Amino acid sequence: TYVFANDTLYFPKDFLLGTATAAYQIEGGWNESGKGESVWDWWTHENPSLIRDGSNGDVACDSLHKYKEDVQLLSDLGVDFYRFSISWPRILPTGYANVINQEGLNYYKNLINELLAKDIKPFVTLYHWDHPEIFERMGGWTNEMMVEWISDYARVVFKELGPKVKYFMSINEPNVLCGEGYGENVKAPGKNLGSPGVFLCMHNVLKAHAKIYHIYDKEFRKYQEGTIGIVLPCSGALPKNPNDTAAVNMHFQFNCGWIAHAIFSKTGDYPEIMKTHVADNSKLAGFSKSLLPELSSEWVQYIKGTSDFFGLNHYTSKIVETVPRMKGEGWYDFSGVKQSIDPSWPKSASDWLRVVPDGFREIIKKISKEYDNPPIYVMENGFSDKCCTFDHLRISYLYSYIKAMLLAIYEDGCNVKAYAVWSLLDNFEWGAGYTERFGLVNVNFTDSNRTRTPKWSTIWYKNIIATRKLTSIFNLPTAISVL
Ligand code: GBH
Repeated sequence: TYVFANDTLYFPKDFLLGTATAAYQIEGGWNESGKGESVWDWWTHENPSLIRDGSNGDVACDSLHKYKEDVQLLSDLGVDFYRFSISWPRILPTGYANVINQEGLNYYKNLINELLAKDIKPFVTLYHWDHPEIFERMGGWTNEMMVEWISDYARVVFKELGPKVKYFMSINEPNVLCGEGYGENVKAPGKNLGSPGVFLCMHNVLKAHAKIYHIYDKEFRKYQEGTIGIVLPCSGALPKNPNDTAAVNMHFQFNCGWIAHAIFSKTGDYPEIMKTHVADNSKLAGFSKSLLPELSSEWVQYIKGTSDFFGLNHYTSKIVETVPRMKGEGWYDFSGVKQSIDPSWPKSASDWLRVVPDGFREIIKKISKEYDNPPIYVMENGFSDKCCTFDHLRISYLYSYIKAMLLAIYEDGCNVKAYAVWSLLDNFEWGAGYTERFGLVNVNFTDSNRTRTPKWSTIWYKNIIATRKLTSIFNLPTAISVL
């Protein structure tokens, strides 16, 4: 019995609780420690007008210098793990593996040592979108050579950091990177290539992930005994018309299944429904071939099974309905699904983020059903606001989403093993600059010291972690007593 009085749920034994960040969003020191230029450095410097407040990640939270303070905050929270990402050009300033920058490497070694000293497991993302700018000038993810370049980088990371890291993630959110960075002009490198560019980018990213996995599996796993997986963003989908389960499935396959099917399904390859839909719609648009590139059977076999866990990033849901063929040319228009929201869903500071905890439970169930109950690591879940230390809306969001996750575990038998709040710190929120805040800890970006102040959600989450149970109310006396 996992429920006890007053609607309180316990976490399963061995469940891991943590928080997450990404290099470009927190580190700063963009040209320090011998670091090379990343595509995000270049893009924000070239296009300040594309960032809502004209800002960039040059200094961000200054975690390059303040990582000890960050680890102290994590230790105060009592987390089991900390998910962070490595800046590729900080370790390999030329991009290639010909020059290894010891100073950059030492930053991550020190961070990892500091975490381990406080009994916090490092969860390391190899790539959270900030590849060396030099490779972008050669086409970035539209160039299949990226598969080789990122593999060389991954090998350096495994060799240098792997002895002390048991959890690796290859690539964060391929479809956000490819959709917003290559299809549109919303994230670096802002290539604006439309759907053909997105399909091509995804094709190369998927191959890169598989190669990274095989390198770890063949060359390092035996000695390092860790796990490695990919992190996919799966938004929830609730049908507009209850009978329209086709729309829910189509949304899932286009959003999440695109990469997940190739890796986690028994048959591998892109989802069948996606292949036929994109082929039909490409033909209608006058193309002689489908815009979705083909994976050869060798690649299908090579990619299948290349993730030890399902890394899930989840924030929000959409209402979906099946519609006649869309006229639009965005990649999502190929799905024949129209997305909308329910205006009654509570808002956050981000246009795209509404509070829909039921959608979280549904997506966990869908992933579990589609891929035969894989271990799921929730690697990001969180809520944005504009400011303030008394962040009761964040607390109620986290409460309702964690509850939905625990019900998916207990009521639906899903195999969720870990959960990370996005984010430890307020940070550089990509195109939104510093205007939307996701942190458990407030960062003062006008203060050169980047002073950190825990918000109320820190106190709340600390209490959850310490007691291993989810209490339905923000119990002030309890919270204060554990502070
Ligand atoms: C995560 O992606 C990132 O991994 C993380 O770095 C980031 O800080 C965090 O989210 C918060 O944003 O409805 O067309 O406006 C989340 C992925 C972000 C993808 C918002 C879609 C806008 C879509 N989503 N984005 S739209």
